[in-house]
Amino acid sequence: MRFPLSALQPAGETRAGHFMGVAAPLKKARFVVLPLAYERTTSHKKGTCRGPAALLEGSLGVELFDEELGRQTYSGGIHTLRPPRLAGPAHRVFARIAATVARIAAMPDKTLFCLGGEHSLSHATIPPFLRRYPDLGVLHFDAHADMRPEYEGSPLNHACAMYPISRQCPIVQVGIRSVAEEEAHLLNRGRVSTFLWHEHRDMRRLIPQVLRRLPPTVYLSIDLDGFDPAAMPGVGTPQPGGYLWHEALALFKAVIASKKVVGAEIMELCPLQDTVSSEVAAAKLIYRLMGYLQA
Ligand SMILES: [Mn+2]
Repeated sequence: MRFPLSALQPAGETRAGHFMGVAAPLKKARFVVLPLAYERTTSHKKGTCRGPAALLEGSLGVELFDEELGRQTYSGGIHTLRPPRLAGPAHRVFARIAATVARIAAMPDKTLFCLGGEHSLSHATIPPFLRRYPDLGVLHFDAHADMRPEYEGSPLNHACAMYPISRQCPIVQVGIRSVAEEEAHLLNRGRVSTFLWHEHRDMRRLIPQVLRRLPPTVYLSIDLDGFDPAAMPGVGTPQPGGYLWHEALALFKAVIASKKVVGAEIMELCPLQDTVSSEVAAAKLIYRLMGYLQA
């Protein structure tokens, strides 16, 4: 259906393990994908460690021609990195990931997409962007507030993904419909803007409010459980409600159109048995975001 890719594919390269089956050299790539099969602290259904491989496989089920944008987004070049070693103590793993992220964040012509894995990876993925862009803000799309200072004895738990970031830069939370009592007092305080899903179900009204709260430079932290489970069933900690596919895409499109989006992460994909719908949807989401960035 979508080959040959000879212009971008070095001879002998196999398609498997490359996002969209495209293996452009790093130098020529507009988009860089970093798979991070890291899972230590998930609470409910295990399996986010299989997320990145499933997403790369699922991306082979997405057409290279984007029917909405009418373009072959991959022609800008997509490079999938080999991840750093993910075994060993968490702080060492996170330091290795942060070093890899910093290397790509320093390349101004590229946009990095990190694939989780559990959301605690944000402790490693966002700080390098904060150092490079001091005016950075984070759009946090998630069912969960993730604002606990620590959980089950660790500040590196996936339930704490956004707490340290929220102390360092503005963060705008969208899709939130699961909040613990101990984090409720941290929402809509200081640099945290939280749009609870039940109060902001109308995406058309929500978008201008989100844009007003975000600074000009933005990092997208997308937990796939922010979507309605009808659109994205394959997550480890699902919550009822949430935004449908077209609603979430409208938000990301508006943010990319009016802000400088410098990086993104797509977290918490937890592949299910007997269906590939979530990994294909996650791959299509990323490819569409790449298309919006290129448009
Ligand atoms: Mn979540």
